[in-house]
Amino acid sequence: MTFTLIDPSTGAAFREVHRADVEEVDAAVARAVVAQRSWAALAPVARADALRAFARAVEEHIDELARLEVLNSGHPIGSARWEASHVAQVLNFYAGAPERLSGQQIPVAGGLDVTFHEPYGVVGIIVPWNFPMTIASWGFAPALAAGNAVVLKPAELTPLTAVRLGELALEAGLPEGLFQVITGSGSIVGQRFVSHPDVRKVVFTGSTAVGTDVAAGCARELKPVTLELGGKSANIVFADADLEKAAAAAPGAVFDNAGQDCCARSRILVERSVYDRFLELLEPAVAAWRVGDPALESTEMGPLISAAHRSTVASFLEGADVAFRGSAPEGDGFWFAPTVVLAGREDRIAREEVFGPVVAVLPFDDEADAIALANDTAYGLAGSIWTENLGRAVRVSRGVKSGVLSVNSHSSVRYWTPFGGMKASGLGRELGPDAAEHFTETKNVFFATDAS
Ligand code: TXE
Repeated sequence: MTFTLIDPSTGAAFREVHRADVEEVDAAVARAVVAQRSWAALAPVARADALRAFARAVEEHIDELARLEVLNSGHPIGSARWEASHVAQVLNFYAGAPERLSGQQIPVAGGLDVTFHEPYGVVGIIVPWNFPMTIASWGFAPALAAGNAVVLKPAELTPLTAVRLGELALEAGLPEGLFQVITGSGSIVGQRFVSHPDVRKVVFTGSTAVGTDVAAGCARELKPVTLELGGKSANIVFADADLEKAAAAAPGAVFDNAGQDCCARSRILVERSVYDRFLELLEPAVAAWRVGDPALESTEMGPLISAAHRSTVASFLEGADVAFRGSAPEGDGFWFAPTVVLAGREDRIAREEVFGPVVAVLPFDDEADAIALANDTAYGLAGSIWTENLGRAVRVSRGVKSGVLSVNSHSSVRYWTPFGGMKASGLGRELGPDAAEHFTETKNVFFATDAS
C-alpha cells in the first residue's frame, strides 16, 4: 500500500510512498525499546557528541533537504534552506542538554535526597504538513537529548524531508532503531503511537480536532501529551505605532508559508482613528508580496499544499468583503493570491483558522477593546502588538491570552525560547531552555546516612 505525492506548484504526481500498517509500527517500537536502553546508558557526553554529528550531517545536506521541501511542500527555496539549517541549530542547541540535565539535592534529615531526570523511553511524534522538518526537530532533538528513542510520523502529504533526516541520523552514527521515521496515515500509525503501551509520551502538532482526540486517547493510557494546535492570532496596531513599519511587516506575518502557519497573524486589529490610513499603507505592501515559482530565490510565497486545501481556503471568501488582493500565478499548481478582507467580529473569517493567505482586518476603539477583541477567539497561540508606548506594550502583552507574543515585530519561533499555545492552541511548551526536561520524569531517591 502506498500514497502518492504531488508537487503543489505543478499539481503533478511524482512519487509513491509506503503506507505502514500496525504490525510495522509495533516492530519499530520494539526496536526503539531496545535502542533506547543502550542510548540512555551512554555517558552524557557521548549522547551530546552523537547529536552534534547528526547536526553536522544535516548542515552538509541543507541544499538537498531544501530542494526536497520545495518539491514536496512548495516552500520557497530561501525559506526551505532556512528550515533545514534551523533543524541543524535545534540539534546543536539540544546537544548541550545531556550534560545539563541536573537534578536537585533537597535537604532531608538523616540522609541525602536527590532527584533524577529519567527519560520516558520511547516518544511518538506526529507532525503536520505545514513545516515538515522544523516541527519534527522541535520534538526529536530534545527527546533524544534526554535519553529517549523516537518514532516519528510525518504528514501523509509531506514525508520526504523527515525520511531523509532519518537516513542522515543513521549516516551520522546514531544507533539503529533510536530514531525511526514511519510513513503512513494518522488513523493507523498516529493512533498506534497513542495506543501502544511502550510509547510513553506523544507529541502532536496539527488540527485542534485531531489533537483533542489524540489527547483523549493518551488520557485513557495515562500517557503525557504535548499539543501544538491551531491559531487565530491578532496583529494589534495602535494609533501611536509606527504605522509605516507595521504595515510593511503585516504581509510577512500572515502570508509567509502561504498562511499555512499556526502563528499566522490572520486578524489585523487596527485602532479606528488610523484604520483608513493603515489600509492605504497595507495595500502596496500586499501588492509587492512576491508569489510564484518556489524554486526561485526571489519568491516570498509558493502555492498552497493541495487542491483540497485550496478549496477550503477559497470557501472563506464566499460572501466576504474583499478589500484588495495581491497576485498569484495562473495555471497548474495550487495557487492562491494573498487576500485582505474587511470583517465584522462575528464573521466566520474573523473566528476560524483559514490556514491560507487570507487576512481579516477589524477596527477597535481603545486599549481595553483591543485586548477583548484579541482574546475573543477559542485560540491563544501567537500575536503582535504595535505601539510606541512602553506602558501600553507591557499592559497589552500581559492582557492578551497567547503563548507567544512580540512587540513591534512578528517573531515567534526561536529555538532557545519557549513556544506553545494557550486555550485551544495547545498544551505544554516546546523549545527553549527546558524542552529536554519535558521529555523526562522526575525520580526522587533518598539515601539514608544514619550509621546505626
Ligand atoms: O491536520 P491533521 P491536517 C489545521 C489547518 C488545516 C487543518 C487540517 O487548519 O487546514 O488543520 O490539516 C495525523 N490520530 N492545521 O488534515 O489531520 C496526520 O496524519 C493520530 C493546523 O493535515 O490534524 C498528520 O500527521 N494522528 C496546524 C497530523 O496528525 C492523526 C498544522 C496532522 O493532521 C490522526 C496542521 C489520528 N486520528 C493543520 N489523524 C497548525 N496550526 O500548525 C490525523 N493524524
